[in-house]
Order: sequence, then C-alpha cells, then structure tokens
Amino acid sequence: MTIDFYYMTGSPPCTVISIILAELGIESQVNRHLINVEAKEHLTEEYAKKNPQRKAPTIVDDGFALSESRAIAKYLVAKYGNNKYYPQDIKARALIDQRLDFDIGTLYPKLFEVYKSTVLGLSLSEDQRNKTDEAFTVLNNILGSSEYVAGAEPSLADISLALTALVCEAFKINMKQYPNTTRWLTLVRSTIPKFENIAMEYVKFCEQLVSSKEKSQ
Ligand SMILES: N[C@@H](CCC(=O)N[C@@H](CS)C(=O)NCC(=O)O)C(=O)O
Repeated sequence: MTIDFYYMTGSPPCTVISIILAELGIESQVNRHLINVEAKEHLTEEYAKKNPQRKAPTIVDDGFALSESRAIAKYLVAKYGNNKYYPQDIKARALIDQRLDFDIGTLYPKLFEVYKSTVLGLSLSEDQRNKTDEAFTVLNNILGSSEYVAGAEPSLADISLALTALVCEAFKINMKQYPNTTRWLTLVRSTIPKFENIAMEYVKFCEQLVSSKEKSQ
C-alpha cells in the first residue's frame, strides 16, 4: 500500500496532513511529491484529474484521489488510524465537524487576510481587523469551557485550528489577548506528539517570511 501525497512548502493545510500522517505512523508508506508552484505543476490537466481545484494538499490512495485537507484528515484516520482523533460517537464527531467547519469557513480565511497584510503588504481594513478579532474571540470563548476545542480529548479539530492560530501568531496577531487560546496552544503542543516539530518548522518558515519582508522595507 502506498499513499501519494502532493504538497507545497509554506502551506498550512499540507502541514496539517503531514502531522496526521506522522501521528498515524504511516509516513513510511507515503510517497511525497513536492509541487513546483513556479512551474505551475498544480495547474496542469494531469493534476486536475486528482484535484479539480488544482490546489494542495491532494492524496491518491490506491487509485483513490482526494483533496481538501479536512476531508483527507477524516479519510486517513478512518482508514489507517482506528478513528484516532475522530471518534465514532455521533455527537462527539458532530462537534469536531463543527469546529473544523468554523476553521475552514471563518478562522482560516482570516489567517489568509493577515498573511496578505503582513507578507504581501496589502492593507487590512478596520472591518477585517474586527472580524479577525471576532473569530479569535469565538475560539477563545469555546476554550473557556473546554480543555480541547471539542471536549476533553484532542481531536482533528485541534490539529487544524491550532495550526491556524500558531500561524496567525507568527504573522503578528497578539495571542495574549486570548488567554484560553494560548493555554490550549501549549496543551496541544505538548500532548499531540507529532504536532510540535512539524508545526514549528512551518512557523519558522512564516517567521522568516515576515522578517525578510521587514528587512526589504
Ligand atoms: N481548503 C483547502 C485549501 C487548499 C489551498 O488553498 N491550498 C493552497 C496552498 S496553502 C494552494 O494550493 N495554492 C495554490 C494556488 O491557489 O494556486 C484545503 O484545506 O485543502
């Protein structure tokens, strides 16, 4: 069995999949394919057969192609992980899905705006700043009454949301305003074994982006 994993450097959703592959202990069965973005490898018709959105990450598992990091994460834990981090209990799973949807629909898009402002120099409007604060306040409030984002146990939602929060921090969002979130980030980093090394490698990449942007100004 081999899983083909198509990824890009500097990509939060690809980093999430790398963490999950490591957590499941199946990295040795994975063929990693680094997409050459400059050569537009992801825009080819061949790649579109695997991922109609022409983005990364994508996996191909025994001929089965799948994209969207959160869908990939659920598939991998169902097939290879005995549902680790995604329990079968309907309500537990629904809560994890809700948190993952909050990430893709609300928090992660804010990360993209913060990235565009910090690294690409586009201005962030007052409204965008307020909406980013609103999204982080929602996360902080969830974590006020729950150890992890979907209850007392770590889940896929913690891996996905924690990476979004860590990257925003690297892009200079002051996370000290969200004390429940900083408490939880420390918890995730110390209790999900493969999170720390892989996530921090990516955070360092972001910090270098920010510092080279600052030096060029
Ligand atoms: N919602 C998607 C996001 C995928 C995505 O936007 N990937 C970016 C890399 S972070 C990409 O492929 N960008 C290349 C492009 O848009 O041309 C997921 O979670 O997998």
